[in-house]
Amino acid sequence: MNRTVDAVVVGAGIAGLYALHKLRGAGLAVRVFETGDGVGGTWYWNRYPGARCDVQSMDYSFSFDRDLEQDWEWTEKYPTQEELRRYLDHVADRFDLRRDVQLGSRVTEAVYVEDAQRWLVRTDRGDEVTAQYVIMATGCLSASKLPEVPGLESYTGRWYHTAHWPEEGVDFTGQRVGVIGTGSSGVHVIPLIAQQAAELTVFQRTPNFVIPANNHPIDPEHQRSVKADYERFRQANRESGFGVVFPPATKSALEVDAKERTAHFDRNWYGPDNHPVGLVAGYTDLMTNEEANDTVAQYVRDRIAEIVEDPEVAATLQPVDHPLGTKRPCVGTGYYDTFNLPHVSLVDVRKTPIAAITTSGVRTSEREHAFDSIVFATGFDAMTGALSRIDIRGRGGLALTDKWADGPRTYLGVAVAGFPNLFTITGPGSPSVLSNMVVSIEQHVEWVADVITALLERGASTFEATLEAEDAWTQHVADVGRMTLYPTADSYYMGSNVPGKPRVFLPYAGGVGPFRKKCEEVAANGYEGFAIST
Ligand code: N01
Repeated sequence: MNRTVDAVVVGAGIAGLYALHKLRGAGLAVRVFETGDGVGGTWYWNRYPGARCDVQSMDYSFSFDRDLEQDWEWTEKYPTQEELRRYLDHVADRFDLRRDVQLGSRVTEAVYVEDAQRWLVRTDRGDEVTAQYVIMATGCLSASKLPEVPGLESYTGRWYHTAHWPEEGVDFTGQRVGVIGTGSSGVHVIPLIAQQAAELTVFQRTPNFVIPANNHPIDPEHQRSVKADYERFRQANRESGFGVVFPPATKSALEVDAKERTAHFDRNWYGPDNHPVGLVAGYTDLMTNEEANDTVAQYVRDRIAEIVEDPEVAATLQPVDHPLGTKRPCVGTGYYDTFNLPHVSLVDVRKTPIAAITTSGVRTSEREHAFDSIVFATGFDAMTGALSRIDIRGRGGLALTDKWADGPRTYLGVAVAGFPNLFTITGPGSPSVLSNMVVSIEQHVEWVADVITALLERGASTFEATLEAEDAWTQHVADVGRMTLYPTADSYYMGSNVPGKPRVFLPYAGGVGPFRKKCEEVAANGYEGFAIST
């Protein structure tokens, strides 16, 4: 297809669907390109058994349409992938979005043509589209990665990555299965594979803090009461730190006695409405002071020791090398109990590293494990991976990957100097993965739609972050990060799960509410920090 549109949106997940809706509403001709054969983004691809959101249903949903939020009935505390996919399919149909979404089409290139002041976008299907605006709705956790070990091409069994699960599902009944990775995806999939497999071997590099989901059907009364005043609920999320509301902390964890602390942690471990953010948001200093953090970390280690019967296995599962929350805590169901099953074993790859994938399985420094299937729950090249896999070139042919060789540089996580009229929804330097993504996506998309409306009203042709604003914001993001414990851990927040990736704290830790305020101030001050030309 060769054509001219006002805006190209890359990705048809939560961000892309909403960007299409908003920009269409602003009168723009929009084309969305999506690699998948369906809409939904994260919730289209991550259909492995047990996939579930770790933000509660009533929070993790669009707020832009009163009727939508009233009509949709959530069924559980945490929505399953299947329910979220149905929801996003419903949104696509309800707002007639599909006619502007081209599925099965990966954007490979976006080049800014300076003379024309337009972007030229190409796909792997041979499409060439020019557009005044490009909206990268490519997701923070969408560029999946395999482990950096040789030999996968020689493996003769079946293998799967959690983020590209076969639509028809996989039956592991009677199989010997190896799972590599114990982040959120591994934590979800391991207990369910254990129910089918004859033998399950879990390869763990870094033990994670896994907080019980305590999932349950939504209390209809709770759903009714939230919906009765949904706007107030949404506004509180928008003004909060993480995009979900918890009672504000007033005390240091070190100020209260052990009994009081334990009672708080118990509520956030055993309680029906518990959540990992509730654990860390309970005291003022759990994310800024290592000694304070260790109170909650030790609490979780104690729970692991209670659940896991074999003390050696329990010790291997206990995280000791990073403060709780500095890698995203996982929400699990029956995760630790799974290691009590006789057919489940745990391999600590810090002690016995994986040397290779072989024709029949996985070889560690100690021995070979034969498998019928291997599941890679090895995560993503987070935040920048989906962008760097597209050849994006701004002014003077500068490649975004070159500009970001030492780490991403953005203004407000949404714009990059030298790349006019290109917007990165929940890009690096915005709260993104530290927040309820739907809240952050809505904020960014609405801000971008307001920008474009303002440009149309002014008859302006380009909108571009200044270098000074970008430098100052990038410095601010790093400074705020350094005030927290996040940089102390090796995590995808730091890019350190990808060999060779610069070790830079990627999201903005200043909080969803303060970030929104900053974006509003920038707009109210005539988009300070941006150059606008006609
Ligand atoms: O990915 P991860 P994920 N050898 O990067 C290990 C969201 N999400 O897909 O920690 C051995 O967290 C790696 O080890 P280490 C959510 O935001 C949400 O699980 O790097 N192991 C780690 O254990 C989440 O945080 C939901 O040492 C290797 C694992 O693979 C994010 O996505 C559900 C290895 C990767 O964990 C990412 O989660 C799922 C190697 N060579 C995901 N390479 C919900 O909302 C990597 N690992 C519920």
